[in-house]
Amino acid sequence: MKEQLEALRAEAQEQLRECVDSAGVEALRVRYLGKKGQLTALLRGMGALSPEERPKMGALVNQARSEIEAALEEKIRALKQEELNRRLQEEQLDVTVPGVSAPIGKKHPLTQVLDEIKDIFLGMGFQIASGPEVELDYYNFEALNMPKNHPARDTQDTFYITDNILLRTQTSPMQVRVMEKQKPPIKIIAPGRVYRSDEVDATHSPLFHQIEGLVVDKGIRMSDLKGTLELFAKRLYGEEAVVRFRPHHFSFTEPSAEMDIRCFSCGGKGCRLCKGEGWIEILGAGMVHPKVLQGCGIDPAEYSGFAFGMGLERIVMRRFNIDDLRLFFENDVRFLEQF
Ligand code: 2U9
Repeated sequence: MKEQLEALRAEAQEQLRECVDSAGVEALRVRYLGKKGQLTALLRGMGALSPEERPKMGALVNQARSEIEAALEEKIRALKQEELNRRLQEEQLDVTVPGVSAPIGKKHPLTQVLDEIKDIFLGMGFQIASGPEVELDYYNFEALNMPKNHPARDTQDTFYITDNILLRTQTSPMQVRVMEKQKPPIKIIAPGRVYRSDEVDATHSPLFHQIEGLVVDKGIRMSDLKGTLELFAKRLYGEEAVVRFRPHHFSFTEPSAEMDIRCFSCGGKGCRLCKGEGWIEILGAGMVHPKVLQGCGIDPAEYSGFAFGMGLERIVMRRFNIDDLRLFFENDVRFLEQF
């Protein structure tokens, strides 16, 4: 039996030396020290020994058990140390290495100018309205006094999804929705994407951005419209900006006008920038048509209002002297990083 014990101890030590991970060590622990292990099996053979032999053998077996347990513990410790050394080597972080600089992004030029325009109107007490881009025919046309046969309704201008659902061609629908829900005073701007089925070229895109505004209250006059929009122009283009208003026609406003700003390059004489006009069109505006107020449940005998609308791309192109609208949408960093 002594020889068996000696062989078992040597075998266990040998196998332990070949262990590469803690799972292997655990398997050895079970094989030699477990309930069904080899040491336990050896103890069962103790019955055949004489009463004098038994205690000696028991002591030898326990000594072997302790040695194997100590060897197992030492192996586990050594494996953990190896693992730690490996990780310390592999996961070394040299904090003196210079960091990887992430290029700092910038706001898109359209966003830069849109934020500026929003701030100007917020500073004048306007709130910002938002609403759906997929709109109902009613809010995009009918509620704006554009009856069924109005040319703006022709499909070459509008993306229809169904007879009654379309992509909004202006942000006016948001303002109709506000007028339906909110009693005057109303003082909002409605910025956002609009869609028209134009062919893409240097000055046309099926998607572009508009900022419209609406003021409805008692006693709103054309002078309020002119004063507000002149102030807007001075805030956007500088105090020396000069504006003029020309009569125009829109279905949703009466009277209507277009506002020009005097060409800052030639001071009104006419040059290449303003195509010889001396003036550059900035926006359209007018007094909200009584039928539009009426349609939203606002009594035109009691309330009046003015509205305006401007195309964002047009303003930004002029601001940064950009000659091709498509540059806004191509996401070419070489273009965008200039602003
Ligand atoms: C309601 C009533 C009236 C919004 C207005 C314009 C004049 C205008 C164009 C400018 C360039 C659109 O982007 S553009 O092509 N817009 O000229 N827009 S008045 O009038 C409204 C809006 C909502 C309820």
